[in-house]
Amino acid sequence: MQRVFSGIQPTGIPHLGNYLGAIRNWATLQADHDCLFCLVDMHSLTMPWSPQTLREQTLGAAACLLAAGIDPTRLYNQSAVSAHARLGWIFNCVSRLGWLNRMTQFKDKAGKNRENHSAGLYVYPNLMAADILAFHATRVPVGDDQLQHLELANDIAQKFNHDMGVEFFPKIEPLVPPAAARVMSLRDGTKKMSKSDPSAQSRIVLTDTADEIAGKIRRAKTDSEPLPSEMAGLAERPEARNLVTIYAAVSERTPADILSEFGGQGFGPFKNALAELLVQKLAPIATETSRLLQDETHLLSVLRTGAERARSVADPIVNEAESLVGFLR
Ligand code: AQP
Repeated sequence: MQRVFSGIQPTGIPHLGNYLGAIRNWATLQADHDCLFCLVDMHSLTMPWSPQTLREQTLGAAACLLAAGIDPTRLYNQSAVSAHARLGWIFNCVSRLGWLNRMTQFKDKAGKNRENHSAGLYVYPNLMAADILAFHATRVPVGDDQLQHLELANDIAQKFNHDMGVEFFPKIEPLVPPAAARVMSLRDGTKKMSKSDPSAQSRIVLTDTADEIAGKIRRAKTDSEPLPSEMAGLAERPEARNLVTIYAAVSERTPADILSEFGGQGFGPFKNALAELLVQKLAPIATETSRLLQDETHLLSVLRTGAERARSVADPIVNEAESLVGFLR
């Protein structure tokens, strides 16, 4: 059985992009893969954070994932499993500065003020490689925004194997969903939907109420033209394309099929139908999330059990990696 690893930062309530790009696929994959799903709290320190908020957001993200159908025995938080940090350090010493310099996510997140960002933000992709390879996972479900980091993880694994003279780490294959691999901001169709966008209107989160969802879709940026009947008509219209992609992904239809239904109409009826669809899909997750959040003891115990299982898989692998690099054990 193929081993699958994927993670999400507990930097806020997961949004529709996280759901369509990652979480929904996780829930499907667990039926026939050996899955580990991780709240990557160590990655959350790469941008400014507050300890209290991080604790709350880790519990909030855990509740959302369980509510979205993730098997409780496969969920844990990264910092509870030391294998991530141990292998992450080895990979800091295998990865090359030239490789990290090419990472577009660092450039996007650091922006112009790069000198002021943490060293953690810069070496984040090395830790991400360790997250996956500590489990010898070979399949990683991600949105297409993470493909560059997965290529880097393969480069690191290959260099480690070459330098140590063994075929120790396997090759990783990304599993990118065919639809909605990248959901864009509702305020700017050229920027990805993100938890850290200062505008709450830019994203739909998994705990939004029906009214909040409807309001955000109603206010979503569009243009003044009616929807086209053919896909080619969306080429220069990022906001319209984003809403059509979302509709298609949520309803599990093709964007062409959606345009054959709504082409020629204005955004009013289309937005109403989209809001209704989103409410129907997301409301059960929001209700279950708030139920789970009432029992913190239970959530903590789920994460503890998941961490024990994760340790039992990763510790022998990372012990061996440490022996290979020459650490006395
Ligand atoms: N907009 C998106 N569309 C499709 N997939 C997405 N993912 C994230 N945003 C989109 C996928 O969700 C998984 C978890 O991502 P993450 O939260 O760990 O990190 P991120 O990619 O940095 O997401 P955010 O929302 O932009 O977080 P912040 O703002 O905290 O940095 C990944 O598989 C990702 O591909």
